[in-house]
Amino acid sequence: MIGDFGVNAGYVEELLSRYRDSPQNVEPEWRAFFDGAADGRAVEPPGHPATNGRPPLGANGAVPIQATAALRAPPATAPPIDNVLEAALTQGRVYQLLNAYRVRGHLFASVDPLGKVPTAAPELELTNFGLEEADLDSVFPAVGIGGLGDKATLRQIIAHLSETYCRTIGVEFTHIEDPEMRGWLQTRMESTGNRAALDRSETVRILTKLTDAEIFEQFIHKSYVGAKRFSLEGAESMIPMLDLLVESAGANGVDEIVIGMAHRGRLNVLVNIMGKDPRELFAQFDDRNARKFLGGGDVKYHLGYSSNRVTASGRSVHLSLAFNPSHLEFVNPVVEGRVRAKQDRGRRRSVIPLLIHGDAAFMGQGVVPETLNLARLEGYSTGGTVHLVVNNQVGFTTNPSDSRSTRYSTDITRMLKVPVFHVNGEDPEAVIQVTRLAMEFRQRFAQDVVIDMYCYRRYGHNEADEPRFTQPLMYALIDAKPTVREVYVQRLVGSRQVTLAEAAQIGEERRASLEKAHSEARGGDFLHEPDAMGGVWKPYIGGPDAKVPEVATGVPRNVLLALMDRLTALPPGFHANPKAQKIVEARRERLLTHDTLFWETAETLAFASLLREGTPIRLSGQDSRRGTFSHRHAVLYDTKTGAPYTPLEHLTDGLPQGRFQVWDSALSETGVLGFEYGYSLDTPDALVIWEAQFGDFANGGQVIIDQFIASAEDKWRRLSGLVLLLPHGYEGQGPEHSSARIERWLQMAAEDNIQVCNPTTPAQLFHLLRRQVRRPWRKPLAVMTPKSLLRNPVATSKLEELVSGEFKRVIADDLATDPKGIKRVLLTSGKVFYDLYKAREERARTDVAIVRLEQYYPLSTAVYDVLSAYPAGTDLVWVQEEPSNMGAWYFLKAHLPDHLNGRFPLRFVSRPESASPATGSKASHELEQQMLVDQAFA
Ligand SMILES: Cc1ncc(C[n+]2csc(CCOP(=O)(O)OP(=O)(O)O)c2C)c(N)n1
Repeated sequence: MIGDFGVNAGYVEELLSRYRDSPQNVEPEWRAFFDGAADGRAVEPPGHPATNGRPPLGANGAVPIQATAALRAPPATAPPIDNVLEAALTQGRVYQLLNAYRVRGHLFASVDPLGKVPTAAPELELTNFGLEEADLDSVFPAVGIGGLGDKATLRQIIAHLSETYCRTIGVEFTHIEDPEMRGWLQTRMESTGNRAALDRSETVRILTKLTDAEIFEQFIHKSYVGAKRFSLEGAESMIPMLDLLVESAGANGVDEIVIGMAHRGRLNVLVNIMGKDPRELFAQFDDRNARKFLGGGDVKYHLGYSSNRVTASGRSVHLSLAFNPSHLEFVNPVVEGRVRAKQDRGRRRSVIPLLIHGDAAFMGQGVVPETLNLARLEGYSTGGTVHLVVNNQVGFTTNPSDSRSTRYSTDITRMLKVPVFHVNGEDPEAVIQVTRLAMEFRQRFAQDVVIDMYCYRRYGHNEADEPRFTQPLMYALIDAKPTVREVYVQRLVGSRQVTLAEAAQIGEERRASLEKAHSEARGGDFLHEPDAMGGVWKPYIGGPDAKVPEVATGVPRNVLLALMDRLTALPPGFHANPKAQKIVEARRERLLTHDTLFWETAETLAFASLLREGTPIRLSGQDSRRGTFSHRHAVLYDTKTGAPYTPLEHLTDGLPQGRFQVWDSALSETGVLGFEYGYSLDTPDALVIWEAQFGDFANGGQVIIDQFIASAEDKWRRLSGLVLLLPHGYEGQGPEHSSARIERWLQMAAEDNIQVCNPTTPAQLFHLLRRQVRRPWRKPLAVMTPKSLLRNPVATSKLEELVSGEFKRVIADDLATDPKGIKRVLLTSGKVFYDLYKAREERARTDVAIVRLEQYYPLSTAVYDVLSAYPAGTDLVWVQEEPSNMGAWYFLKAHLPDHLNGRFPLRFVSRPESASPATGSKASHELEQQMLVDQAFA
């Protein structure tokens, strides 16, 4: 009981002193408690937490020591109160000390191989807890301290706690709220002193892997002097660690690990963990085929790889190392999305994301917390990520004190309240112990877990970099250090597990095999283009647009009508919000009685028809279920129970249909867009859509757009069919609610890498979405989507337009005039088309044709097919709402002439050049729009 005073023992002492002055000085509950103690009876202390049958929890949730013997078993003749209470208080102090080890022990653990982090533990000194040397040999109950039995001397207790919490592993776990998780970790660690039990074969394996790691780096260092490799030296324990992680994954029922990591040690991982042929790597270093990757490809330490490894448990584990850009940490959400896609096909726990971070980047980059925040969201969870921070205590040339405001680079993960193991990378056995704990924890509790491996960086940021300019003292320490392998060899020799000769032999074998691979690499062609087109990707293609025919994307009338019925049917007893129900019913009503389709109906029918054909759909974005503009209502909520109902999940009366997922996302662009991009990498058969709240905000995810979406095929031969819905249009809503930055998309457009479209009718959106799946061509698709047009009766379609036809890249004018009578062609795109159309009617200008460019990129012969109807020399005017330095003008000026065969002079009308996309004044907007239209007809 007294143990429960925990950190409040000082308060109890204060009360006791008041009680001694006069029992009336304290509250009745405390009086009863002290009276009871004086009589030798056990009385619950006031405010004792309800324990619900579990062992009572102390402060910070640690499992406390049980009641003292003195209080539990009243002696025949009660001793004087002072003795009893003194014993109880001493016990309380011991508990405080114990608790301090659990909570703060990590601060004093010797986790730093450079010895810069303090290891003395003044805070844990006896006197700070009111204890004395004389107490060291007193016996105290030790129930609750794993590994010590029922009783132990204070000396033994301290030795055990120090071994567990302050050796080369410092663990943060008492902040975890869930008592089961905390208790599990505590028992695991205290029962073993937080040491891995390893037999000789295991220690030899660790040594072998350390040797692999070291010899690999030294071999490249010698063979390719000055070449960048981002050496792992100083952090070699990562290799035995990952080796064990894969083994332990196999033993824990895991089928696949998807790894995201940056440059540091990546080549080492590729060869020593993923099993990449070193001959291929050497061929990449030799780089003797300049023609092979002209203008494309990527540096070797960004390339991905995948392989299968049969583990000792007999289970084969598939390993995928994700391709990644230089942009540190941005691969994180991409890996999470990939894992989720794989999990959606199988079991949640059978695929593990493993993210390997640098200490500076982990704390510095905002994408890290964005990704961590996805961890427990239903639509984004991956059942726990294993994080490894390769903490070499420097970022390029920057010291930790300049790169973070926190003690640990992992402190950002405290938001999730998950275990963080700080471990000394020079103690490979400690690294193995935390890896085992981390893997078991992830599999058991489906939560993230963090390993922060303190190590050092033997060279500069890369091997040509001089670190002694900026970290002279640190490198004086590093220069004097034996390698991690050498330290471990000494330890194993000392404990007679290997001889020096055996250790040297392991090194010789490794060196010889690298020599052999090196000479073979020079004699053959081992350079391969990255191959990403196996497995689920087999039926799909990338490359040039022109090679892949368009497909018919119409859907039979009766099918569409039947789907419409299903979409409006609600389950019996469902209390829909009357307004939402009206919106949904109005779709059907408009279609049946007026043959009119608004945008959201076309989108819903595109989804429904694809689902019916078996295509899975995943749509995620901010407020996507209802839709930013309250137009979609993909999920309806029962007004009495709050229960959701998603009509698109119930299209086929129990017959198979594609899975429909729609998620309201976290308020993030980078994290969520990266996640959906990752999801699309593993689901080429699905329609995967990320929706921006407004297109203006998509640039929050610009790194994902630039580094992955636009360039992955060029760099890594990785395709994606991700769709981005980007509300766009000049409607007087100010500079941040107008533009999805078409210009940026078009500047990135080359080699048919992406599709950029701005459909002007609901039917066009319908066909565009269906084409994205029905064509075997997989390319990211950026769609400028409507805002006010959602409710504009002019911008509607007829059912027949969904039944037949296909997406039109260019829409010809429907004017009855003979094309020969046309004096000017306005070429335009998006919402402004409707303004121009109206103006033409008002002005009765039958000499002006209006042609819509529905697909900006890839531009195709479709433009000329339409324009060629007009006489050569006709005035061709590109009209855009955006300022001239934005929108499509610069792109079209550069590329459209190639499609005009010299027939038409091209000029443009736009808003004037501007630093910001739009005005903040509604009135100015309207004036600008009027001037734009006037100019187009002038
Ligand atoms: C987003 C981003 N910003 C800056 C850089 C440039 N850069 C490359 S490595 C590096 C230091 C990384 O330090 P750390 O995360 O500790 O990893 P280490 O190189 O020490 O393993 C920097 C700043 C980058 N690659 N990505």
